[in-house]
Amino acid sequence: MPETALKYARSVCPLDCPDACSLKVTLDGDKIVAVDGNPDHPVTKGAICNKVRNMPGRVHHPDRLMYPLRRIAPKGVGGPEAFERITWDEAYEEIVGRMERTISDYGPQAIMPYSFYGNMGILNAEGMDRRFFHRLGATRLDRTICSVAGGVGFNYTMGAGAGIDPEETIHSKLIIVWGANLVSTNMHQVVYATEARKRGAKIIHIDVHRNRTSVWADEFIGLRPGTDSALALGMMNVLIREGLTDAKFLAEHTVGFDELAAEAALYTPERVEEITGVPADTVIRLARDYGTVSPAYIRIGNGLQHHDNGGMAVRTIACLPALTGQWAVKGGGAIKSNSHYTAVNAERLERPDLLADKTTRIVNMNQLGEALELQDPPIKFLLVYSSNPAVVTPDSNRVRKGLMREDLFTVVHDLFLTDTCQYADLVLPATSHFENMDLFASYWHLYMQLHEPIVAPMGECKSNFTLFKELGLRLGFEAEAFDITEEQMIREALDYPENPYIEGMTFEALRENGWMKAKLNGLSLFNERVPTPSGKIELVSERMKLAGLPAVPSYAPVSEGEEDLPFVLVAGPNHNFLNSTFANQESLKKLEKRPTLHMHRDDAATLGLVSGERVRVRNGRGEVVITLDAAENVLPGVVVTQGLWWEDGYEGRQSINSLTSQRLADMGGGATFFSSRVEVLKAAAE
Ligand SMILES: Nc1nc2c(c(=O)[nH]1)N[C@H]1C(S)=C(S)[C@@H](COP(=O)(O)OP(=O)(O)OC[C@H]3O[C@@H](n4cnc5c(=O)[nH]c(N)nc54)[C@H](O)[C@@H]3O)O[C@H]1N2
Ligand SMILES: Nc1nc2c(c(=O)[nH]1)N[C@H]1C(S)=C(S)[C@@H](COP(=O)(O)OP(=O)(O)OC[C@H]3O[C@@H](n4cnc5c(=O)[nH]c(N)nc54)[C@H](O)[C@@H]3O)O[C@H]1N2
Ligand code: SF4
Ligand SMILES: [Mo]
Repeated sequence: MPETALKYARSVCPLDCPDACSLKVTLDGDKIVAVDGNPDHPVTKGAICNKVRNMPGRVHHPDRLMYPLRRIAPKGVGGPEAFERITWDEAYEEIVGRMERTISDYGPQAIMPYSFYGNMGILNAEGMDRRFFHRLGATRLDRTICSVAGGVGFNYTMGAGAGIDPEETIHSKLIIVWGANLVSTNMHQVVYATEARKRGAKIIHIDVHRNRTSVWADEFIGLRPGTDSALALGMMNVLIREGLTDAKFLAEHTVGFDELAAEAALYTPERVEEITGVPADTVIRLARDYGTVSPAYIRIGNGLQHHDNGGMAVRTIACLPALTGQWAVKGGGAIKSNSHYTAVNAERLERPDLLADKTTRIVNMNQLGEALELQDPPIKFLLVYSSNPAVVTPDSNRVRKGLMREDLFTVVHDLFLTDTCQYADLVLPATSHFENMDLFASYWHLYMQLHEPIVAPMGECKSNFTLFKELGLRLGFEAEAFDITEEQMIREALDYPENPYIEGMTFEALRENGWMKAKLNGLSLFNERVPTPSGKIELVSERMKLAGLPAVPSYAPVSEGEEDLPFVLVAGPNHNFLNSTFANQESLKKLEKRPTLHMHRDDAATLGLVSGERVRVRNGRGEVVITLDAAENVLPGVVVTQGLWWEDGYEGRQSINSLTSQRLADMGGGATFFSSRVEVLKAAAE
């Protein structure tokens, strides 16, 4: 192919990943032939992960949906044979007709959206769809599946989802990676930390699983799942006892040190060892490192907060940099999320005013299974987009049972026939982000990026924006809110004087530069008023007391109520998929080989199990057949598996979330994916 036939275009990675990489896309006509990193981006600097290098194979995949489909086989049957092709007109007529009938028979709350961040673009993830469901008065979905428990916990301490600028972390001398699998989930933090290491930094990984990130780090500290707040309190115990706290910073910027110190006094290294499994002398050494090496930076992940006590774990860890004054040191402090800095005008984007005086109920997305059993009114119409709930949502057997209801009308809008489509009455083809205009923020770095379409919509695909706009117009909704362009909506979202960090970020400026950085200059959270009610970092929190939570950091064990089951199961994401996205792409499945269960070799010996054999992992909710790997990369009593494989990845066709619970975390209604218990048994011969 002559080089001259190729064109290059700038794009943004749309996936739910902190890095939000800038991409350089190679086009041959309207075909995307290569996706690389864009070397000009100040943070992502031309490096991208292998998953997204495989994007051409995803956008031009032979299985990609190209036109609307209507079910002709019984519910529960998947695959293209289960559907017939229809036109968009037919699809819209059916949707609008069903919605109108549902509303007249049961009221608008019998309709419910189910979505998450399959595409992080602001317009497509939380723009026109929000307007549409507000205007309908549908049941509202609380989008709690990812990071809310830790988000709320961090907020109690710091007042906002805002940490330090990650570009400063090259100056760090001690980097603690806490409950984050960075090598797989935040590769540019790894780049910065590796640069810091060249300049003398030490990297410590605190996790329940010795994984790729532990191998890259200088030290691995393994602990029992859900015991992080006890470890953090143990560090505080040592810091306070040994005089390693920063009295001046504490006096100027915090409230509640004495109450916190009283609680921390209870967490001696010996007691912490009993709770966490981390040897007392390691707790002491970790605290001394943290109290003496500066700048010290903590990258807080989402893994540790997918527990019953996940909110408190993050709330507690977020207090550590205040004890040592590290928030005030360049390259010190912490990041859980930085979304606060690039927040757009949600009121104008999502238009909650369109609800008018309609009363609505809220359903927690982690409890979809339960919601599909609701009675008053029942959910009769479910519209799924940018999510794959049959795979990603906890207690999936209960979810699937709900989706099987003959009286439930389910529409799925996606790029592929996902497992959720096995239960869809109608399937609608979605564009990829390459085909759309959108605005992207990162929840880690501080750049906003504008995306302009680089190819035309493929087949008959429509974006979320277009789908909800056209549905709104067919239902006769206000032109002012629905008959607008993407560009108009971006302008509305950016019009937000309340966020000084994005001052000057206009559509024109973004279009010209491609990206712009939120301005922290002089506005850093820790120089002036901290955005908590007291204006200080809250080591003691009145808000928590009002919410019925302990006002100071404390430790409570995860509670499953299935204590007779011997193992805690930690089933997190893997390296080559993005949640369940890419788990239908052969090239990436091959790299992951198969789902694997990691168990301590002593536990395996006790059970008479050996590496490489198939085992049944079960509890009262489900049973998954999986291949065992017995080694020493988890503590006894813990089993770990990675990857949200579709059901065909498992011998028994039950995917991993058939084992997880709908129980909610201590804060924000967060998910507790990693607090479930299981037993592990020999599988019958094949
Ligand atoms: N390659 C890849 N990248 C991704 C994703 C993906 O699926 N694949 N998903 C994206 C999304 S949506 C998210 S939310 C992020 C998630 O990425 P991370 O924030 O890194 O979170 P997880 O990978 O879920 O879990 C991180 C680590 O927490 C550990 N862990 C589990 N329980 C505990 C505990 O109690 N204490 C401690 N200390 N550690 C514990 C797990 O073993 C795991 O190594 O990654 C994003 N990036
Ligand atoms: N056991 C276990 N379960 C988990 C987790 C875990 O660690 N362990 N992690 C949880 C977390 S942190 C998260 S964030 C969730 C993620 O859950 P989901 O957000 O459901 O994530 P994906 O599996 O990536 O599914 C996204 C879907 O959106 C589709 N999509 C992409 N772009 C578009 C678009 O523009 N329009 C439409 N209509 N569709 C689009 C994709 O093809 C894909 O099918 O999973 C959660 N589930
Ligand atoms: S998935 Fe993450 S690391 Fe990979 S290209 Fe996208 S933003 Fe970058
Ligand atoms: Mo997530």
